[in-house]
Amino acid sequence: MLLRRLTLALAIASSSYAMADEGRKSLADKHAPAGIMGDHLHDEGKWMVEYKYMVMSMEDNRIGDNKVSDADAIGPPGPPAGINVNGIQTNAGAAPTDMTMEMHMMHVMYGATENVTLYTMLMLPSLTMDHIRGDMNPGGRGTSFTTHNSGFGDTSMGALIRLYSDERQDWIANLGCSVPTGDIYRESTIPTAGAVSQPLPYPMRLGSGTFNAKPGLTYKRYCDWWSFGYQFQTDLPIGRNYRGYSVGDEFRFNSWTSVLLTDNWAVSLRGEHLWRTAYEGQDPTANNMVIETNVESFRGGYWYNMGIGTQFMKNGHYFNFEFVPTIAQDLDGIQLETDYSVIASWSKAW
Ligand SMILES: [Cu+2]
Repeated sequence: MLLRRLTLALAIASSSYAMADEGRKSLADKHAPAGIMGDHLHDEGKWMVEYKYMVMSMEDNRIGDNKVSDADAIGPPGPPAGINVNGIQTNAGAAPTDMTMEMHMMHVMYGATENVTLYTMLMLPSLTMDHIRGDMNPGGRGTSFTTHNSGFGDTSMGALIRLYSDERQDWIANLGCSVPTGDIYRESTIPTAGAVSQPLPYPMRLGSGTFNAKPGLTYKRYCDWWSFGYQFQTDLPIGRNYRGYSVGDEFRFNSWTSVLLTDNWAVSLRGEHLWRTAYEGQDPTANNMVIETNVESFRGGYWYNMGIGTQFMKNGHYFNFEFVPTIAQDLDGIQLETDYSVIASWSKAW
């Protein structure tokens, strides 16, 4: 005990600067902005729980980077029904007009060793999509309907590995994966006004149906009153699911800067490049002709998102909030455009 105190006193006396730096990573910018995961580690034996909420708003369709009206999306009345995009006839049954994607996330982190933090995240998506009907539909052309789906999504888990750290920087590898706990097949009679039961199209499904590899790499650097970071993160489905398809590969490159207003309050600015590839394979029940959200090649594209955020600490509680408008997007085929997301989280570590 005496020896330990003596060593501690010596350490403080000999390197008060290093001690001060140790504290630098515990200020309001200790976590990256709310839209980022896997950016920090916890000390051995320490736990963190987090509840995160995200809502994404998508309204109006785009072909490539050109906006199209709802009327253009279902095409002129009469045969050939719907519209032809990239040689594919679609939206004869209906066209989506807007979508709200909500996600409730329960996140737990545990410092297994000084250099390895384990994590898991449960997802509860709640998806709502509005549509207008096209020609090939017993409900009547131009009428509208709404579909909804919610429940468990896929579950993420993995290990964050410290590659290198000093008082002012961290290199962290994310060896993550997701498990297909989200349902990918539900039917609804709403689109046909009760006439026929149809499976919900791809973006209304709760999971990918596959095991996904989610490797990533993060770099963070802390300066006196500000910090910055970079992250490359992927989401890569392995093989095909039981419906015979796989969702697209996803690649995200983020960079962000946080500025400390006080030790407990920071503001952040983030830029995100997001690439998604087309789906592979095909669910045999997904009919291209009926609606664009059934078309496997109309799922990919490029998005540039900007995150304006703030981070706040009080009595050991950590709050993280971000408003994320989509600044630019180039979509494969015809798809709903993304307008903005809002992400908010509460976490506590002990
Ligand atoms: Cu954490």
